[in-house]
Amino acid sequence: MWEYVKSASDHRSWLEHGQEEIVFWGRSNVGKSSLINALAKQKIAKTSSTPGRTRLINYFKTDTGKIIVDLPGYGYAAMSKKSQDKVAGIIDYYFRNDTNPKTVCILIDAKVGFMPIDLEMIEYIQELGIKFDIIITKIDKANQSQKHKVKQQALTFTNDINIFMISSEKKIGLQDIIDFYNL
Ligand SMILES: Nc1nc2c(ncn2[C@@H]2O[C@H](COP(=O)(O)OP(=O)(O)OP(=O)(O)O)[C@@H](O)[C@H]2O)c(=O)[nH]1
Ligand SMILES: [Mg+2]
Repeated sequence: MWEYVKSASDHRSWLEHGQEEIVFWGRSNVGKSSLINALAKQKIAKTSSTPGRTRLINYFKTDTGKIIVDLPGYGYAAMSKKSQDKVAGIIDYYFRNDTNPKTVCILIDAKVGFMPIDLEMIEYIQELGIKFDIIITKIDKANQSQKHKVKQQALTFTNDINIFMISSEKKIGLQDIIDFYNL
């Protein structure tokens, strides 16, 4: 059974475990928490149709003991500047200082595609030297050409990238993620 472990706002409450973390990150509302629930086959992460639901670093443990991290989304314009800066600060500090090895999965909405802020965050992750993969979400809402376009763009960042196409709602592509990361 997957389980919720804890939420952290600063380094004092980070989880220290020393093994690889799989971190889900992306624009607010892209479907990070929904993906965790779909993979877990139970509702352990808070989701909402209102963006900005996740405000803390949330840790989950999978069946195989792997650690999944659900981060607050970026690019939520309606959140106050002060809250946005606070959330960005929490994430930046975590990426720069947390010592657990990590792979960041950047989630991209299949229908919306890569927005300028996504490219900015990918550049930031690359600058920090953190390995990243791309998970294309909500493919149940996108047409063939949208799916093709977003996949092609994902292939342009680096050769060393894994791309997943998923729908948490229609339960598509979930097993690929479980198998690949051994969750
Ligand atoms: N159609 C469709 N809707 C989805 C899918 N996954 C998530 N959603 C919807 O997208 C909305 C946002 O989902 P969340 O999982 O809360 O998004 P999040 O990325 O965690 O958002 P923040 O916590 O605000 O950063 C919810 O209304 C979900 O029902 C999907 O695969 N298909
Ligand atoms: Mg969330």
